[in-house]
Amino acid sequence: MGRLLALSLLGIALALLGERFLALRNRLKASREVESVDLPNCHLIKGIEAGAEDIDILPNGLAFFSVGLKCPSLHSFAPDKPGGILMMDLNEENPRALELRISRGFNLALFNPHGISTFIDSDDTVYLFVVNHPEFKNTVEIFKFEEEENSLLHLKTIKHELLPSVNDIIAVGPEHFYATNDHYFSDPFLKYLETYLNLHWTNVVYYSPNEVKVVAEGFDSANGINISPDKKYIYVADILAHEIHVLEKQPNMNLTQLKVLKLDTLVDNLSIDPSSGDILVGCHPNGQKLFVYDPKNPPSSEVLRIQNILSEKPTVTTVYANNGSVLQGSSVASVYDKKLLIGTLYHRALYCEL
Ligand SMILES: *[C@@H]1O[C@H](CO)[C@@H](O)[C@H](O)[C@H]1NC(C)=O
Ligand SMILES: *[C@@H]1O[C@H](CO)[C@@H](O)[C@H](O)[C@H]1NC(C)=O
Ligand SMILES: *[C@@H]1O[C@H](CO)[C@@H](O)[C@H](O)[C@H]1NC(C)=O
Ligand SMILES: [Ca+2]
Ligand SMILES: [Ca+2]
Repeated sequence: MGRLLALSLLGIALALLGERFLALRNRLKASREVESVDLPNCHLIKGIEAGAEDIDILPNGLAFFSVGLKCPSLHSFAPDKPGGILMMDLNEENPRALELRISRGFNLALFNPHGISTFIDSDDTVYLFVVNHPEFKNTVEIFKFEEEENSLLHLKTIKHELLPSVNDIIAVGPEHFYATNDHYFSDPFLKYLETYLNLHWTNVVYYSPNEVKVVAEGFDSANGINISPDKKYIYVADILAHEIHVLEKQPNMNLTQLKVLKLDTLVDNLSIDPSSGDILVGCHPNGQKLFVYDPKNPPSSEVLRIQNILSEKPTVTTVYANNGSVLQGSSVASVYDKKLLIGTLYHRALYCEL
């Protein structure tokens, strides 16, 4: 509770100064506009009208989407509908998104899915990990994917005091994952204050049935997380610091920081191009427009590709950018076999042939 008292005192002192407000505008990149970068062969995906916060694609081309995320601080186009998990087979000529059935015994009415990650076990069982915010609480749900039945069998709900505000996860075993906490607190007011004050208290936690520990900390707002194809490195997006951190995985699952890549945009989800190891980043060029929704001046979208992140000079390319006329608030981009999927926080999803 020492931190709580310190925070209250700090809050009172600093709220009197306007300096943090200007800093926050800068962290949100509130004045940035995008130059559009179009891709020739794109269409909006049918059935996704209210966000596809996360996308994960299996090596066989089956893509999972988490849809219908609701946060108290975010606009929603579907306030009354619970979230769900959609699947799309990218091997099909005209792939369509289908909703997966979820086994009984799981509280679907409160399903509020956020980040997702898949793990394929040595016996080929596919596990889907889903960050869930039932009634704005924080859990990680583990499902087994049953492909023949197009369904998800719920196996386990994980709650832990070190997982107070989970944003994204990367599964590294059947019940093992790294998770980012995008806030230190779970209380909405304290969350707001901690972000406003730029405390850098957010972290990455390793979870396993035997051990749960903080493995990296000091992020402004840790967000997307992913792993390199050789499983040696963990990438973490710090959304409000406009950075991607490269961390090296140790045998005891601790992470050591290797490098930080600075970008000019709010980096949300990270995905890996399995063919090249490139990182694809769903970005918010202007965070202010994202949090204060104005249909006449909607949030824009931006997808970056980062090549050779471990090298001295990684190459950063803008793959797609749009002022919101087509796609608003891109949060993730994923590729499979020259097909690109772009998901958004609360808008639609785009399918492009590269
Ligand atoms: C995208 O970001 C959301 C939350 O901001 C996260 O839950 C999800 O896992 C991310 N997607 C990927 C591919 O990492
Ligand atoms: C690494 O992990 C060990 C045990 O798992 C823990 O005791 C230690 O504090 C960690 N070190 C760092 C630097 O996080
Ligand atoms: C976005 O760009 C399109 C043309 O590319 C333009 O017609 C439209 O007015 C722009 N919208 C905003 C909100 O700037
Ligand atoms: Ca994810
Ligand atoms: Ca995210």
